[in-house]
Amino acid sequence: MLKQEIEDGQATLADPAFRADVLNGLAARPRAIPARWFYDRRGSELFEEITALPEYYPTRTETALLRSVAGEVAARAGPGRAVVEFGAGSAAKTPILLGAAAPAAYVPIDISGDFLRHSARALAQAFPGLPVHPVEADFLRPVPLPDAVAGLAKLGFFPGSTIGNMNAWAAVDLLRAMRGWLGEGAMLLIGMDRVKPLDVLIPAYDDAAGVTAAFNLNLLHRINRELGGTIPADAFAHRAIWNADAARIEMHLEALRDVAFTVDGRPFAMAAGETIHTENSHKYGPNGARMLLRAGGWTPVAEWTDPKDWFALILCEA
Ligand code: AVI
Repeated sequence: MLKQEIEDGQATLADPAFRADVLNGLAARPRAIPARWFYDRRGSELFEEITALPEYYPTRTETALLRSVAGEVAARAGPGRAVVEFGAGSAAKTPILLGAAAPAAYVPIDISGDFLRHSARALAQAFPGLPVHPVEADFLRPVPLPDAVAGLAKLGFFPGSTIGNMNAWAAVDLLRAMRGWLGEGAMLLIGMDRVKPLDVLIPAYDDAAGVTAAFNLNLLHRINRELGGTIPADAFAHRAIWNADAARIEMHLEALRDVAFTVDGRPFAMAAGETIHTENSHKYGPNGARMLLRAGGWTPVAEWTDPKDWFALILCEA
């Protein structure tokens, strides 16, 4: 979620990084735009809808798993830590961890100030007496933690398999950065989605109600709104495919006919069948997950999965 959202119909200045990623991504071969740009206000709403879809198993599977293992996480981490969540906090998952962990403070980190303040207020009400220190920051850049938690050991919380939206090298960089921010004696509880049968994976990213398609296509609407684009969104279709070599779901926007359009005054043409690659969602086997975490400087000390082995929560030590 980004600050440069359209507020009540009034366009704010486009983020220069958005402009650069879109113009470079459309000029590149293969064409690709980073998934982080999905999350304007509409995109964030659509993502919330996705998490409640019958086909989208990750959110409800991870939530149920967390409910069943939160006590054990708390016992291993011990009380009195600062829980540092990467992302503004999920209404469903965060209270489960905070309720079990008896933390001394809670630090949610998110790029969207509005979303962050809203969820921080709700959690402060649900946990009266728990100091909540929201940090408005993009955790893909260095994140200074508040002085108020400087003396506390940290428990990082990175649910949702958001790590899966990064390529391995970016994931390792982020894990290493988290280790540095969280400091000596830190622990990390991370959610990682498992490799599983395609008849489960594909519908999760191409649901019958078309919500994921709308989420993907919203990127084109956002480009048109914020960058003065003329992309005919109705000439594109959502595609979700499994890339077996890379063990990931890929989302693409496929041109259904030859199209020509401009973005920020720059002309582009795409032939029917060409795609813009918009997201990777990596899935991990147990060994791949542990290897990634170790490469990121973390030692897995406990791991839990649901009965179908669809989703893993992994607790690590720095
Ligand atoms: C945020 N992220 C973990 C989601 C995922 O499953 O990769 C984003 C998403 N894309 C389509 N559906 C959900």
